[in-house]
Amino acid sequence: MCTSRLFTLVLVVQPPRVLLGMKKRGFGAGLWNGFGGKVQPGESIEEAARRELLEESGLTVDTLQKMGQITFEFVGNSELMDVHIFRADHFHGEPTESDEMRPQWFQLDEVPFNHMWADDIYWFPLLLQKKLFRGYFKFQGQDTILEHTLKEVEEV
Ligand code: 6U4
Repeated sequence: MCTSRLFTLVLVVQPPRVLLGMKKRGFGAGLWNGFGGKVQPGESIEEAARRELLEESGLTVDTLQKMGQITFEFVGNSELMDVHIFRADHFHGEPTESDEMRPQWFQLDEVPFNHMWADDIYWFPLLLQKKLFRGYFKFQGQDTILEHTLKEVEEV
């Protein structure tokens, strides 16, 4: 039986740019990513998304839009990652480097997909178009997608 663990991921989007963070340590180190992490006991998913965004980027937001949910399976790991993805279009504060992340703005036509998780290129366009989605990606190691599904949905 597979168990799953809840994670959050927040993309701060201000067309024509998006804020990404270089993960400095831990899971996904060396990749540009949104801001997020594990949901802690007693926290809602949205509370965790706000906490992780603040811890990793120094930003607070009034509104987080729920955009997607993706389940990740990593071959050899029986625990699935259940990642809840949000979009924020307005924020307070200045992006600030933390122990874990180095924030940087990217133009939307220069998103560094070659240095991001391999699934991001599939769902980023949906997030930018404000389309809601659900997906499943099966990874071998950090680079190879063995199987995936991705569909637009009415509600996340
Ligand atoms: P600790 O060790 O507690 O500081 P924490 O910051 O809570 O860790 P972390 O950094 O392990 O959690 O969270 C992983 C982050 O990476 C989450 O925001 C989800 C995101 N993530 C994981 N797999 C991903 C993938 N394949 N594609 C993607 N983001 C992924 O775009």
